[in-house]
Amino acid sequence: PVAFDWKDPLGTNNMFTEDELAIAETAESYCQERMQPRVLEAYRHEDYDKKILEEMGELGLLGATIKGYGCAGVSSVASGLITRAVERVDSGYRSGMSVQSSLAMGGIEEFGTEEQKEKFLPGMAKGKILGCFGLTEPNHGSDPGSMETIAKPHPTKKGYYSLSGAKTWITNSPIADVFLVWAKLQETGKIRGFILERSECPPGTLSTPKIGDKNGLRASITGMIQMDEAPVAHEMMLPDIEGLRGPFSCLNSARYGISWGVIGALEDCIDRARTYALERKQFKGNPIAKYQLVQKKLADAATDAAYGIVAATQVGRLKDEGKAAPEMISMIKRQNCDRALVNSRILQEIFGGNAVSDEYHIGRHVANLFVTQTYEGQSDIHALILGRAITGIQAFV
Ligand code: TGC
Ligand code: FAD
Repeated sequence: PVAFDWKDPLGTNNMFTEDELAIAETAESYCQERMQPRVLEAYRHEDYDKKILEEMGELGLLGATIKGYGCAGVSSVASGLITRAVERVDSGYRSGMSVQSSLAMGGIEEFGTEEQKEKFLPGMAKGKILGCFGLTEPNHGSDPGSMETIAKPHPTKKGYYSLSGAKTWITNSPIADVFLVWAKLQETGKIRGFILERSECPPGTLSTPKIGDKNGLRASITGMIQMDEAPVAHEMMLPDIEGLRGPFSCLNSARYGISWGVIGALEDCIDRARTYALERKQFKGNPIAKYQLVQKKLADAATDAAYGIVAATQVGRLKDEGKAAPEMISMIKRQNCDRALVNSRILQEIFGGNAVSDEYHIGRHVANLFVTQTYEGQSDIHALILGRAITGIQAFV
């Protein structure tokens, strides 16, 4: 009989091309050798090392699906494998990468002018120019269509708009050089995308305070974008895209990436819980892995992780053929985040009291996975997106 591999229960490696497997191996080696040793200290001290983005840039991991502009141009499945490798270490490191790659670079690539692409993408691909994505506001998270940030003609600078308003919970904002900010254009009341540059903002027009003391995603840096007549040249508005289709199109790629990433985090939990269960002995010297209740926890988690990879691979293949509906992405984002969170919480029990020590890593994953279930559309919001597609009736309002 064929041997069962608990690390790849459904033999999914068979679904990937040789190139994709080679890319995954490069990413896994970098993540385990260079990122894993830093994560504990980074998480303890909420200290995001932005050199990580430069290192990823050197390996071609940023904006990896983009063709040209110094990007690798790999398949969506290969980019998913990269994301899974990064999040196996920490969801915060994946967050920094997702925002740079899918949200900031992805938005400029999909909707930018040729000049905007030439100006920003090569530096962003190398991790030399750092980007962020400002959609959420203090009063509008799940409902970004009600945003208050406004773009008006600049009162003194001809050929410029001024952006005023506040974005919050923005990954990378305190260290970002460029901000893809979504705001309502006063003339039309329609949402437009603006590429705001820190270097173009006079003192007092832009501030990006860090949000500290988080109880999850501590290895990633999060902050606000506070704009008070921040200047943006007319040519830095994304052309030809208005309304929520702009930000949501960027989110399709980021949500797709998360559906891979969270399975990497869950796989790390499975690996650590299995090792612990085999080593820890209770009652007459038996490893706790001998007990049926412990085995069921591992079996459930391994099943959900393997199903998650199959589903993400299928959607990735369809995405590259232009056949992935946004609702498919809602389905895998919601399901994989929910299952990763539920299973990681259950696997945490295997560690007993030691789960409380950060050196066992499991508590960090659990806290992070709560955030992944919340951002880029909280799971219940994705349930409503699916419910709308199934019934034809929207239930948001
Ligand atoms: P709705 O009427 O549904 O749609 C408005 C317009 O947008 C279009 N659209 C999409 N286009 C492309 N892809 C999608 N997935 C799309 N979803 C909608 C739609 O066709 C329509 O276009 P048009 O041309 O007809 O105007 O809008 P709504 O206001 O009713 O939206 C409801 C809802 C709940 C679906 C939506 O607001 C939503 O998804 N809310 C969740 C918000 C969210 O995901 N925020 C994420 C912020 S970014 C982030 O969290 C980054 S964290 C990253 C990290 O650190 O890793
Ligand atoms: P709310 O919208 O207030 O929702 C609270 C709860 O109410 C949720 O459970 C939600 O599902 C539920 N709810 C809301 N409306 C409905 C409804 N109609 N029916 C049923 N239930 C409903 N945003 C960015 O723009 N860029 C970023 O880079 C970014 N990074 C982030 C990083 C971190 C660490 C975090 C925590 C968030 C980040 N976000 C970012 C923001 C994130 O996208 C929002 O937190 C998320 O969209 C939810 O919005 P909210 O927090 O305002 O919650």
